[in-house]
Amino acid sequence: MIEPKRHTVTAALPYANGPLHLGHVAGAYLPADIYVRNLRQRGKDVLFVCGSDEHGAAITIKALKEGTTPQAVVDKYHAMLRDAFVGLGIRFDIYHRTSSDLHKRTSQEFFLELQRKGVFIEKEEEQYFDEKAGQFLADRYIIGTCPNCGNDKAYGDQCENCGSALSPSELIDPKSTLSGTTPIRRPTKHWYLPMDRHQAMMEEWINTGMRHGVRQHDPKEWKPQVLGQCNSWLKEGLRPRAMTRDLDWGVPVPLPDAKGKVLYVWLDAPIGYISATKQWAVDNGQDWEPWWKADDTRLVHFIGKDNIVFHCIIFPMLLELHGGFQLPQNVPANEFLNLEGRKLSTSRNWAVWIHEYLERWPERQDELRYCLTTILPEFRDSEFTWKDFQEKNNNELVAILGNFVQRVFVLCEKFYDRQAPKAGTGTQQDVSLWSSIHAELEAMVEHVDDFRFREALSAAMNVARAGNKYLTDTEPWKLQKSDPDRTATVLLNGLNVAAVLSVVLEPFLPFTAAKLRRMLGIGELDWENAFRTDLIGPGRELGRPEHLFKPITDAEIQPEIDRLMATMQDNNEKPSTASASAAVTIKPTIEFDDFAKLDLRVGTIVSAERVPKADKLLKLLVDMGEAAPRTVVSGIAEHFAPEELAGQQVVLVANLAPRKMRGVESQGMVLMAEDAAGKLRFVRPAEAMPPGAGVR
Ligand code: B3M
Ligand code: ZN
Repeated sequence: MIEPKRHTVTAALPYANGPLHLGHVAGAYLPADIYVRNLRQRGKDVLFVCGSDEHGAAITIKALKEGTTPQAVVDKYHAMLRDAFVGLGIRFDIYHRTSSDLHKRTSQEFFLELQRKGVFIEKEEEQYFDEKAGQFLADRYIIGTCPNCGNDKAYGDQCENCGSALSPSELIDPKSTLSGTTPIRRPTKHWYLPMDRHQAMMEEWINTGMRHGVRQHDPKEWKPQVLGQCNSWLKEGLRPRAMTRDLDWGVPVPLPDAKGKVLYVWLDAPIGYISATKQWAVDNGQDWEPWWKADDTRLVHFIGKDNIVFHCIIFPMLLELHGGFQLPQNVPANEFLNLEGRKLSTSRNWAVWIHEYLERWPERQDELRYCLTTILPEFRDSEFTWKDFQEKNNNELVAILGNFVQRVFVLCEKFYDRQAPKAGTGTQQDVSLWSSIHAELEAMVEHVDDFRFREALSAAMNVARAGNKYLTDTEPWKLQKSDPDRTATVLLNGLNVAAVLSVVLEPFLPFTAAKLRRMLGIGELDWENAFRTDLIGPGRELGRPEHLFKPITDAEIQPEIDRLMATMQDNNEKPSTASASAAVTIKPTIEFDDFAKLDLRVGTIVSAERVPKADKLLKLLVDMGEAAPRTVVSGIAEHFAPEELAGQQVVLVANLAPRKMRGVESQGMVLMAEDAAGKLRFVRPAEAMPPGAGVR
């Protein structure tokens, strides 16, 4: 693979049809921002682009709902989104919009080039039409039941529950979202991308990383769930997909015989990354092309899992067929973030909106960034709760990071009148302090490169932990009387650890890092400096000891919980967990011998599929370290999509008498945890174990 000279990093263009919420931030923007900030520290040439996705039915439907025009909708939400990003410290080089002229031109030229190359098939076909509304129904204008997972609110282009790409004709029991009526079929002409013809090329590129005979990426570096999703589409077989729509909002198809037609939003939106780059280049007197075309450019798309097919299959295919462009080298898609036990939902107002958060918690941007980073849904869905937010703030930010910095600064004020002291000779203790810190720095960079930001943050926090341990071991507050020389050495080291923290925390907690730099009287430093042990020299004037973080009280957090409770009442939903789980009844006591009869084993799910004609059942193949995987039928189909299960570890009752369900023999039972609301979660070892490992 070619050593990259520049990094083009994109974060999914949010639809300008609503404000930004926690799920968006944890899905794409925060990990992307951490990644970019750390790359920049390491001296890499990075361009970080984003912008509002202002076309598509998502916008026009919102305009209908708000009784206004699509333009008014995108103007309003574009500004809100842009400000929310700025407020949270998500720092793009450009935040563009797809309703701009430059974007219109760019995407039309792109389309025309594909047309010139004969990429499209022009086809007249019957499509759903809403007679009442007088409009063709594509994408979000039509909903129905997903043929893959049974979700009854799947859109005409995609099921947001299982992530599969759909076309309206695949929906079971389709309904117009405009009038609620069942649509009729009418012929209309469109430009189709015959994806089936390019299946082999995509398969090779994704799974071997080879493109035009050169290794472009290493598939082992892609997240398993991203590869898994790609391969499940490839396995189903790619199908032709219309790249145009009958709509009056969007980029007009630039052909004479295409009146009233616009580009499919998923054709124009990713091109939005390119037009954003062009606008940045214009604004900064730069050349846009190397950022997309040079073979020493590394292109990385940060997205949520519902966008995988578009970024891993459709857009790369279009780039390839257009020619001249690089393909993404990685698409580190995240899973979903849940909120207090439920799926985030805009329509049910089950969300924490960033603009509201910033109003209610001014000056607490980093506290949210921190908590979200510790729970990023990197490999599986995760959950935000306000209690967890409070605990992470109090037990980690205040107690570990804030406490360390505070102790060092308070002692330097007390002993040296806010001047860095002069150090004596170091000891073995100092050597091991620094070597453990350097090991964390190396680990952090590795985790960032692997898109494991939770672990990267934990490595960064270990620097503060090492600093705390050093203070606890050396006790400079007691030492001053008996050994002022050693005390000075310890506190100068303490100041230098704080300086290193101002570097390592910058990607995660940029506001705090800036505050720390002010206290230390230093400027922004690059990554190499984090390895220095003498950033703060004797005699340097220090700022006043300031608290980096304040504890969050129950009284502060309660209104947030109340707000969600009220939302739940508005939605006529019952509160779950906390109150209900207090009232569990325990089954009658059993003897140890009864328990010992159970043979519980760790297993790894190899594959999962639906059991035909059974809504609740999934058939799992589970590797138990035996000669062949076991077949297990489990009643979890309403809780998990089959494609998210491969690779997950479970605990199995391995000696349960086999039982036939719907004609399939089940050779074991998977243990599940269930809350009062009936939500199911797998019970599994906290760390991966070899299949067949016993559970006691
Ligand atoms: N606007 C979908 C979304 O917001 C879409 C992403 C476009 S990325 C080119 O999830
Ligand atoms: Zn589905």
